[in-house]
Amino acid sequence: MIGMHEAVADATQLGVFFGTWQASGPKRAVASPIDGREIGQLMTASAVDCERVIAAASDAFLAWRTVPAPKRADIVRQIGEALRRDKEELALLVTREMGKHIREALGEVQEMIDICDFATGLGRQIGGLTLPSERAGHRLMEQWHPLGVVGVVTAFNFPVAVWAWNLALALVCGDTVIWKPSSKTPLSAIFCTRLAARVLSENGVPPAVASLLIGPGREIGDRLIEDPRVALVSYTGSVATGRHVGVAVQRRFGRAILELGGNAAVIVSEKGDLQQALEAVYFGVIGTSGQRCTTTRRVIVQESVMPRFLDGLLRLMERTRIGDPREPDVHMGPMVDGAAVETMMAAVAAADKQGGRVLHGGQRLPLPGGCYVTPCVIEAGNDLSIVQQETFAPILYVMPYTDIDQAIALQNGVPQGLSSAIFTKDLMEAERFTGPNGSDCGLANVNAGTVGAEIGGAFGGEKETGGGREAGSDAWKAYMRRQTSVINGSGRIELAQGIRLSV
Ligand code: UN1
Repeated sequence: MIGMHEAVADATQLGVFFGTWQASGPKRAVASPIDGREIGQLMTASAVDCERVIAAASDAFLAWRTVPAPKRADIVRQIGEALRRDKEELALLVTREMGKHIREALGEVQEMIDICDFATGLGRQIGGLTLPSERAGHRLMEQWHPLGVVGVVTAFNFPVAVWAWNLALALVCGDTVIWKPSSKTPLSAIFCTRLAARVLSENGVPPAVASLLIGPGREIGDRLIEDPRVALVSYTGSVATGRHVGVAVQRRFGRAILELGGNAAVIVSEKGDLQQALEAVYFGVIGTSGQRCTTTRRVIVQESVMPRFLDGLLRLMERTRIGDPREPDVHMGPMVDGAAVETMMAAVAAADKQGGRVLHGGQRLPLPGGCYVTPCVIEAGNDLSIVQQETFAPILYVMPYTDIDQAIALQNGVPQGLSSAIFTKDLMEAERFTGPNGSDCGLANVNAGTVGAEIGGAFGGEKETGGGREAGSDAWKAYMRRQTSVINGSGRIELAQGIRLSV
């Protein structure tokens, strides 16, 4: 039997959907980083397609916004059910298309299911407050209304989950979505869009509620972010592109959720459990081949435990099995493409030149496809320019500290502010780390690593990470229009602030 995964991956696919599938831009091949083999052909979007998609999503919004939120939430529940059914197939496609280990791809699809469950409950909770009015017989209240079209621009590393975080919330909030996935992962996006379209049409909802637009960022993406019909742009990706997106959206006073680069550090205190710290740091480096925005890029180790920590870490690194990410015994699959490998090699060379000392790895492996590397551990000072920037690769910079204040200063001493962690059993240290003068990141964990955030919390970070929040908690508020109303049931006009006007 040919599964949906095969059907997606083997025929020429159309990269544009707004109720119908069509695409009039250039055609291109899609290759797998596992072995370099072609896994599909894709027709990309043209400027004309882009206009059609934005018009259809704007049109669909007019109807969708009037559907009661609990009914919209029920449709999101059904998308979650469909994902449960197709979990293995979608995970395999993600693995084939961008190379993360199948274990992690299954986790990514689970994240999609989780956010659908979360958003289903939100359908009956996205209410506002009723507040005391200063005027007798008046009611002061706020409502949350649907916002409009949401442009969701996602990266290759979480090719499906980040769309789901945005889609699930946007749909419950009454918005429509135009998804521009990474050009590196079009097939996974097509699979997901088909799945959502099936559920939407089964429920008689215009499928343009979940539209798709695959094409180059500088052409198709720019049209999307600059269009005033797109009320909110949710962008996940690099700091450089995020700066471009943020400015373009702000220029037209649109809204943006930016989830940009990270430079996560783990602080390992002598008062922590060393074995647990080792496991968390190890997975934080090699998971998704170092291509998560939460990837552990720095480890700040208390001097007294540095020799033991390094010994344990290098032992784990040496045992890393690198290869086909569909094999259960493999720890780390390929990087996404040859360019990612080049970037990693350039960073290792730069660290070496700037005074870092390579302790392990950082080499290419001669495997088919040319995207395999060994994870790299480098002893380096926090102030090296290469350490200050995010290299999307399995490179860990190791640095020592003496006291907790110094450790926190090092952790915060980078331009990014997404994820951070401390390993300690000392309550004072943990409180210091999570307090107002502690970690300056959006995520600050105690005795848990920097990767693998749960969807129940708000996800995102500060400084160059962009300040946006997605997924859980009250992140839904960014997807809605807040309206404050005064309802006067007093039978006479009374001005606020005690102003009296005799007419
Ligand atoms: C990302 O890398 O863009 O916390 C998202 C994590 C995942 C999401 C990462 N739940 O590592």
